[in-house]
Amino acid sequence: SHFCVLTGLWRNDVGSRMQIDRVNEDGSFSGKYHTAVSLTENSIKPATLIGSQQLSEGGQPTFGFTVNWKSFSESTTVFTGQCYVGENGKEILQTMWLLREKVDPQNNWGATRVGTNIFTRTKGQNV
Ligand code: B9F
Repeated sequence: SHFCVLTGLWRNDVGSRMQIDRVNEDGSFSGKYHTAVSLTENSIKPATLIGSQQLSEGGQPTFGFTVNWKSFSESTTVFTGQCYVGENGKEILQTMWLLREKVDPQNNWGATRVGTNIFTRTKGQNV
């Protein structure tokens, strides 16, 4: 089946772990994000994520979610992407993200980082 629901445990190409608890009837979902990388010495703690995925298409849906890094600072990351199901039946999440750092107005020009992440399902421990 090419149907993909985001519920479950995921790991990305930098080793971050994501746990999506359940996807509601309207496609909204929540979960936890445990980043494996940080640009500060602050101890890493799991952060809350809130998102929405398309459900009506019957497969390979697009989605988006927001991670609130309040355990680090007042910074925020948004991810958007699509779930693909490969020939082997394995799901892969192709995503791009924007990370907004809280800065004073004169530093607005450099406040947003951008990147990509690829997630695959893991059977590992919860986030
Ligand atoms: O490093 C970020 C951070 C926020 C405030 C101080 C440090 C938090 C972790 C972000 C993790 C990103 C990567 N992890 C991942 O799986 S989210 C996108 C990447 N994918 C430094 C100072 C202000 C902002 C960054 Fe900060």
